Amino acid sequence: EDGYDLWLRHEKVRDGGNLARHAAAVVAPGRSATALAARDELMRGLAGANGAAPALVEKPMNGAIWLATPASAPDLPVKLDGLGEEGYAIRSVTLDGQSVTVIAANGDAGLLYGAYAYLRLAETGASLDRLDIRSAPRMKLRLLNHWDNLDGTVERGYAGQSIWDWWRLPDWKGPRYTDYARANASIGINGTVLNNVNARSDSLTAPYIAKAAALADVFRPYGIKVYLSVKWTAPMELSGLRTADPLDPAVAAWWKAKAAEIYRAIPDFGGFLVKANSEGQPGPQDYKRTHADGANMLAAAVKPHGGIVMWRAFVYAHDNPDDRAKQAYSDFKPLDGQFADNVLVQVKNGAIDFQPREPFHPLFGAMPRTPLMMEFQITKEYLGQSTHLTYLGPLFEETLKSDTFARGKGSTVARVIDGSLEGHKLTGIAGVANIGADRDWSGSIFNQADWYAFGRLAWDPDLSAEAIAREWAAQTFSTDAKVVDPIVAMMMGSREAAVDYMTPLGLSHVMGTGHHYGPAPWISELARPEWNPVYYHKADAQGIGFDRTKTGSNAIAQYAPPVAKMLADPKKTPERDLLWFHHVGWDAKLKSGDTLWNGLIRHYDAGVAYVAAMRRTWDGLRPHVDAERFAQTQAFLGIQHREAKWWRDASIAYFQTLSKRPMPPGTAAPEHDLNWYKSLAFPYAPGNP
Ligand code: BDP
Repeated sequence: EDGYDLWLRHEKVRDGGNLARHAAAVVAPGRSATALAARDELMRGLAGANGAAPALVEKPMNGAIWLATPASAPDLPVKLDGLGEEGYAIRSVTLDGQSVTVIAANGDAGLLYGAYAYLRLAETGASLDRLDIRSAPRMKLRLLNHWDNLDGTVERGYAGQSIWDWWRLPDWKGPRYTDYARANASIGINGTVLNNVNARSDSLTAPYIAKAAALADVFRPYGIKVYLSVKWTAPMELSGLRTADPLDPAVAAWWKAKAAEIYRAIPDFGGFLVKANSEGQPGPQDYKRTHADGANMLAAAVKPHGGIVMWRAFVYAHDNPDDRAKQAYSDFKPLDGQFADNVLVQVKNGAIDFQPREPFHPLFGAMPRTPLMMEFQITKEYLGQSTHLTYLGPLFEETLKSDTFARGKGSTVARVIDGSLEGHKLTGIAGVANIGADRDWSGSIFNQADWYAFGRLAWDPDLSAEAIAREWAAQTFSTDAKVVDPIVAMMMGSREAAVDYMTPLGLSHVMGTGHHYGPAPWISELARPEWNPVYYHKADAQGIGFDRTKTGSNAIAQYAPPVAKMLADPKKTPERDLLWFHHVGWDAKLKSGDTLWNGLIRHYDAGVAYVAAMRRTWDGLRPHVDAERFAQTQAFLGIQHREAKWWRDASIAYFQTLSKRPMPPGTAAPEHDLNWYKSLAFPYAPGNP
């Protein structure tokens, strides 16, 4: 057991015959590739979970599961209105005296999702006696963004090389592509952007379009569309155009022709993702045009084919002296209402960059006339990468539940992106994938949970991170409460622990240059101010933190008035975000009664202690977890423990040179002096562009 099967292990359930009673047979009349995939996944899952393959029968009978759409079964005993093409219903019914479980949907993709949902229920110990479930995705686009390069490396990838074997595509379509599609479909993901947002034009050449088309062919039966990241200057690089000005007719014509070429090879191609005028990438602003001009030009090219454009809002300029946290809002808010109707603006969860904790991005709620797409980072660039166990479910949940107050109380980020707040039909969410060619896909067994949680929340942003962890642990390890309970407990506090040992109380971006691995809060001499950790923490002899109130950058004014008002006052600001919004004196009092300095150290200590506790919990699970997965996790927790301590000690060693405050009683001084921490180097850190 090396983790390859992810949460689709389909171990035999110990449920007292619950499943055996209800899943002795399968009726699956559909003949489309997707209907067949639904049937095969159900059969495969049941064979494992039930310990014996069910019979495949022609007609519903006692103890059968019936996969049905209105097309295959006109007199379906289940109502499907409101479920769309992807939703499903699962119902226990009695037909001519026989108990049958119907998995029904309007479209075949719904059958596939329903089949996986049924397996999930069975494998997490739900009663299967009187099912009456209706479920439809809240978001239309549920996408992975791969930051995979054409040379096989993965930017911010910690699970080995890219799984896309561009070199041998399109001829060789290895079995892993199908397993990738199965895993994604099982959690409702319905699209994938194949290449890095830091794109190369090559991916738009004929050979690479053919390679993308081959992948699209593998994914199609699983309801997954492919998308491509594009480089803004592709018309210049590939065809010698003299400009990439979006208002130049030759440029627009080039993209129209390119889109038509792609759609000839991939008729259901999803569309384009664009990183423009961001971190050195070219874009429409190079021609004095706006992001909307650029997005709309591309949108017009894919529109006749039903495609969409996802335009990223991750921008900050080297010559802009304003607070980096304000820049995306300043650029994009004025463009609200100017985007074509097949454009989404893709916004990271927070205003800086995937930090262990960020307050929600102020653009959420601020662009009512534009569909905003959420971008989460599943790969843990800033959260311990492959070795630290830091379950991201709580981070995702925290952002989705944050209240923007854009239309009064209850205007959560989830309601902004699912379109319900402003009545948008085109909606979406993206996760930067943590997938690579490692056998375990994600660089560690526990990182698989982040991929899983992303998919589940993309389907239903109201699910709780804890319920998701429970499902994942039951399917990944065992349904035994002796296993699930401690694992879920470990997972649930793990992200907060990372916040504690890395960036407590609202600190951010104090990671080492480039690789972002480990602490380096002392860095101050990089060319651009906002590349330096000192820019973010602003520690000095008086205190620490970034003043984003009126006396500082006034970034808080980008939030709706009730939020801005709360954030204006350090006493009302949630303590977890305190230093994000305020520069606070070292001796200021925290809610605990501690001074800020002492409180910081208590947070660092709590983070380290949590990791020590996770190690003990995991050691206790040895009898219940298979050897290879046990050993990997045990070793990684050892790394995490050592590094949590490193984070704590290095941070304290540095901040103490400014605070000049003593260690609080009962706490240990850093193990080494500051120079020792400064001298550490990581020349071959993975994932570093
Ligand atoms: C940052 C990464 C960088 C990405 C960039 C982005 O460090 O590698 O290219 O985000 O999202 O988090 O474009």
